[in-house]
Amino acid sequence: MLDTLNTLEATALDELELANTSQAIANWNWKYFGSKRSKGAVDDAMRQLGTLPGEERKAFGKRANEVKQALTAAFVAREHLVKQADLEAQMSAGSLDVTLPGKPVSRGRLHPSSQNLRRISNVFAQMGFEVYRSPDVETDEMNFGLLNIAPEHPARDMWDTFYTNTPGVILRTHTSPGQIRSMREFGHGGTKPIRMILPGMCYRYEQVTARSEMQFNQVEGIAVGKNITLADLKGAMSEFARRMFGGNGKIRFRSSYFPFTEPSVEVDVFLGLDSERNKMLTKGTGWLEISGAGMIHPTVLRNGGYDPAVWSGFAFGMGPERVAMRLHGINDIRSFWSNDLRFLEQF
Ligand code: FA5
Repeated sequence: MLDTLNTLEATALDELELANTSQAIANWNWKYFGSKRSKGAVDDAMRQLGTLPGEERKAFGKRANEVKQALTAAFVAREHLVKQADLEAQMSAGSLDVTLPGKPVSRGRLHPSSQNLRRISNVFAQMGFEVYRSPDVETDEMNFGLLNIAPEHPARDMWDTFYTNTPGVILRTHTSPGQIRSMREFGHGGTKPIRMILPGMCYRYEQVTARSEMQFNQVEGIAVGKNITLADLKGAMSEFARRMFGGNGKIRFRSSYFPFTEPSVEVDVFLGLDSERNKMLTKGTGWLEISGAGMIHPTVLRNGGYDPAVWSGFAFGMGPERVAMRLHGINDIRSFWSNDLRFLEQF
């Protein structure tokens, strides 16, 4: 009878030796030790114990226990070995070659329009202008009324306006309401001079072309003091052009009209007519308008808290995207907001 146990042990150990995967090991365990629901080969062998006569039974029981212990120990050792091998196989399949060069990470950067605004702000900061921001959402009163543009004034046609659902609240059409805000906030009741620029977005419900967008930046400039004249305005704009465009930055002043300045001018920068692009952008004149400007109207000075008999000042409203077009040879203002990486990555 002991032969049965010996054979069982030898066969089981041989089969265990061949089990190389977790699944094969589990199958082996099931075959020899069974599961909750079924008996395994070892239990089957043990069951024979009851059929044996007394003297054989003792020896059989002892040997059967030895076989059971030997197989259990062999199973634990083999299971450990196979799990280890599985783990190593998994690790080498998913391994990393740390000597490979990494994938390049593209660096974020400021939008060209922001870069340009910073450059313009720097130029004016060097000329003693402080930088101030005023809100994009404005009252009709600030955007028009206090700038000497009454509700039915025909000059309102110069600014096609986006209105909001709240009566009297609009998206600013220009940065000029910042003139009133800066005079009131920093003029100390009309007793102190100010020199500020106000960069920010403006919104107009107008036709989009290569030189005009619905949404664009302006840089408002305002200088209030005693004895400020049109010559100071010309000097500031010329100095700006020299610093921004270098020696070849030719600008000109054209007389114009704005209700909030008197006299009023417009400032153009020279592009020339040597390409189809320049002919188109300058409407065949060779000059691209970059700014409106003028001497602050007495009514506006008064609305800002200053006595126009004592104080005077100039203001301008510049289009920084137009400045950047001249600086970098950009053909179309729509490139700024079209989110085309081929354009944006050049800056
Ligand atoms: C004004 O908006 C006046 N507030 C400027 C001003 C300020 C005059 C202070 C006097 C004193 P204008 O609409 O011309 O004016 O715009 C001024 C500049 O903003 C233009 O010269 C141009 O450079 C830029 N600009 C105007 N409209 C657009 C547009 N749709 N897209 C891009 N830039 C524009």
